Amino acid sequence: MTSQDESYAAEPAPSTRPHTRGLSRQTDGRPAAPVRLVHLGVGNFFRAHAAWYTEHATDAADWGYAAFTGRSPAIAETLAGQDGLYTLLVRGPDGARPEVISSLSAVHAGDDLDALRGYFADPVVAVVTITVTEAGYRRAADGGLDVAAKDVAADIAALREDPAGGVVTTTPGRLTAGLLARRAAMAGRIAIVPNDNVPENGEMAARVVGDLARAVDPVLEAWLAANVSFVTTMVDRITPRTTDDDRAEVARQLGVEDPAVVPTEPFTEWVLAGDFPNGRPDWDSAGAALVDDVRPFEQRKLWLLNGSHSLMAYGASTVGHETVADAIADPEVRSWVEQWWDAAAAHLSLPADDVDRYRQALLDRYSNASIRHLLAQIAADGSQKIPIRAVPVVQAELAAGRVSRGALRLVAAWIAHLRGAGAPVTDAHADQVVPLGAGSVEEATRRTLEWLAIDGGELHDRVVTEVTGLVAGLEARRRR
Ligand code: CS2
Repeated sequence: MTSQDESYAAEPAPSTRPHTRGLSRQTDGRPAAPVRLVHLGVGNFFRAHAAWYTEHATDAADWGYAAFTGRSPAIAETLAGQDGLYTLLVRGPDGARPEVISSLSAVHAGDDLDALRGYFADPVVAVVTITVTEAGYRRAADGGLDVAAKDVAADIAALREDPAGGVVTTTPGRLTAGLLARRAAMAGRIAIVPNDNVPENGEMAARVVGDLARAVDPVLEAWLAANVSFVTTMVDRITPRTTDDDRAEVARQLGVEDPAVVPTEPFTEWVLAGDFPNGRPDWDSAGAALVDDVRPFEQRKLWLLNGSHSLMAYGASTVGHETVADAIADPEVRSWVEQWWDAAAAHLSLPADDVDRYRQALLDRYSNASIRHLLAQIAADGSQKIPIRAVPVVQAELAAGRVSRGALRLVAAWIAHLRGAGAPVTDAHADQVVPLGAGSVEEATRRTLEWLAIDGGELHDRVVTEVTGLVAGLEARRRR
């Protein structure tokens, strides 16, 4: 999503308040709809986004989700204890509005592979959505499956040995296990819908699943081509971690003790392209847009929103800010964001007034102080984010002959972060990227530019000088 869905998974223990009760389908929400959707990664983002669209579709009564957790199974127990219900707390500038969401008909721990295989083998199940963060797809540097990773190799071995029962742990492994069960049951066609912030995420998911399937069973690939549609999406809804204030607000307004409250903003967007060969909920009736080509929307969102998010996560945390709302209220950070947007906007294919409106809307969304969106949360997994959020804009500027300070500041802020400034480094590939920041600022700059494959040809020396100066400037002003 978010990204970040996995990192939202842990739910602190609820505090017990007097005169509150728990959620249950007897008193709240709708009856559980039949399961025809499966989801992998049941963190906050999914519960604010795809589950919300399903809730608001006109045919919600026909489409229930079976959702599987990621690394932490705790949320499955919490949600199962309240019949899959939870409260979405929409926090806008004019107050907080709670809404009970009923679209999760079943919730399972991620390691419940029998349940997963059972749903995949059921012909009425038509769609699998996914939010496992950028790192969850287990891509190698070339974009294919990272077959050298131990857990990926273990999944391949387990499914080779026992296609119907092998124990798998990675997302490509779980998808392949499910698809093998579907093929064995002759349950027909299905759509897979990744909802993470990766360009052309449908193609990306098709590639890692195809790589794993080929390694397990060469014949499976042809079945995949005929039966599985990978849908590409752009997803957007700012969804921070849950705080005690969110739970207290729901208890106050609804008299309900819900440990699984999800706070989110009023804005939401979902753009999808691809086929749904076995049907889907009428998500369009809830505002989703089905288009032929997601790319222009995805670039606009990834560069303008996610790029400026990462810039603030590294740069603004270095100068002492903790949340997005604090950061954007600082005129200096705001000017960094505007310079980044100027650089990125020059390479977007959408009309200029559309881009201007989008920028204004982002400023409003970032300024929503009723949402406590931590910069440290956004800072996670830069190894997965910088190559897709920063590098394309930097390269496009270089191709236009410009050594753009506004674009390069994002790379510089990440280098300062890897060297210990600002939010702490939490990264699935920390072992690879932390060493990039070692040594002098100039050494770290050269190493990181090389890792990101930013060269610049004859502009190379100017790029190094610019980034070195920006890193040194940030380090000099470091407050955290
Ligand atoms: C954020 C995103 O954590 C991050 O990297 O940039 O999760 C962002 O909040 C969402 O993409 C908004 O839709």
